[in-house]
Amino acid sequence: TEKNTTFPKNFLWGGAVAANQCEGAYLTDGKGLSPVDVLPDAAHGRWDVLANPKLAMEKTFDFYPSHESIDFYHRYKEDLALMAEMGFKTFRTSICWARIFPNGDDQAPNEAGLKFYDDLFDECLKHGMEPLITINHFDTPIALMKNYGGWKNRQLIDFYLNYCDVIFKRYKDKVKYWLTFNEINMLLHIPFFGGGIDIVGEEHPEQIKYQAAHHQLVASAKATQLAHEINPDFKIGCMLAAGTTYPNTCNPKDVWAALEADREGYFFIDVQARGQYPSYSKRFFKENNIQLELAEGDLEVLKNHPVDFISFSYYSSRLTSADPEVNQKTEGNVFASLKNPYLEASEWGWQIDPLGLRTTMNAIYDRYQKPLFIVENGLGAVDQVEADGSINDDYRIDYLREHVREMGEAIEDGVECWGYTPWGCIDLVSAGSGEMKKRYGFIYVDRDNDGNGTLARSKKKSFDWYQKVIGSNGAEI
Ligand code: P53
Repeated sequence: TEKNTTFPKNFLWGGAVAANQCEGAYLTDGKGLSPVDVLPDAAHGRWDVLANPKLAMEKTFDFYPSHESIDFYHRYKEDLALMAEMGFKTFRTSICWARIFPNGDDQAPNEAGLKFYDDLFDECLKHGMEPLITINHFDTPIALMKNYGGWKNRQLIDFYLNYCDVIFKRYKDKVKYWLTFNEINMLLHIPFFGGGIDIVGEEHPEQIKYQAAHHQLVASAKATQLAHEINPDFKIGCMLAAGTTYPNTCNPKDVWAALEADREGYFFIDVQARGQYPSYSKRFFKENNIQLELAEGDLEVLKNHPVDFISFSYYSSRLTSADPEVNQKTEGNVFASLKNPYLEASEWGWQIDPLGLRTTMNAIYDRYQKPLFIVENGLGAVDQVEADGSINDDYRIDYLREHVREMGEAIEDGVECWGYTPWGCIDLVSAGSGEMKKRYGFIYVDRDNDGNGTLARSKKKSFDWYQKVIGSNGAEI
């Protein structure tokens, strides 16, 4: 047995979900449409629509996995009770913007939406779980995309801040930890999710994306300012889709390519954590013919309102080469990565690298010296329900055990880390594929890729394992 007692006393063990992937009830109580609500499943062209959002407006599909999802909207009490049984100290979810402002630009917020999150957060607190809330998790209202062009339009900053003002005041005494944008660097890879933008047919898509990024970065800083005014105890975090990039060989060109690949994501966090555009961005913008339109005061706002902590998702490291012949993307990944011969991969081609988590934590902490929060990590896998109803997900336990071990090592290395919330603590709809089959949970949900199933919840073997981990504060893994 491991004697890993390195975790701080108040370490926030928990789990993570997002509104758009678990709530369902997609039009209930006055909700407006979210990006995910117009997306079919993988078998019916989800990736095509993600790449070309116009398809979603032109066409209706037979089945939208998000419309019912796992019906967390109506079942959250049962679900939170199970999470409390595992001993969760924190629960990460997001607020669906379109439940609060169905059109994004409405005069007044939707009271029914606000009431839902009041009840949800009360239920968390009742169980002693600290809510950790993502303000925008791939969830810019569709109406803001249709009527304003999404985040490429500067007006989105004001709509976002208005939304923040409402939720910060309303949940002032219930929520302390907030994340401004989920995986903010995803804007570059899946602009529809990240920014509610459509770049198809645009003459200069990079210009559009980085302008949208600037709007989000300003919105994030202004939200941080507002949050601290409303409640000085609020802790505001940024959120990066992380995973250190390795060079394919010791060829200096590969090493340089890896450094540049990591800068693509660090670019965002450099602004959010250090309060200014990194020095390397000047050359990057110049060489890519990107001209940011700044408004008066933007740089000052960025400077004066950096985040309090840095959160990130970590599923895998990445591998890159300077040689375009070699540098082919592996299947099933949003981020380009070569196959690393030292690593095994999940059924979806995501490579498994626990030590890479330690490397990533150290790299981010060295760079920013701000507290970290690991807000996503986990293994998407097919689970088999046995005749007696049990689910023996040893592969998931193995994955998580090794990552918890390396997180402990990083903490011993001196990294300050506030907590750990593995992704999809209850099975939910996959963001990338729209599948239910790609499961991450400690809690199983009876529902398949086509939406069949009773939605009944049951505990997997990993449920008991994680309960022990939390109960021993990471000593028994
Ligand atoms: P799914 C790609 C690469 C890294 C993180 O992803 C990603 C994605 C999007 O597919 O997203 C995060 O469900 C995201 C979650 C998402 C989770 O990773 O495709 O924050 O919304 O569900 C896992 O397996």
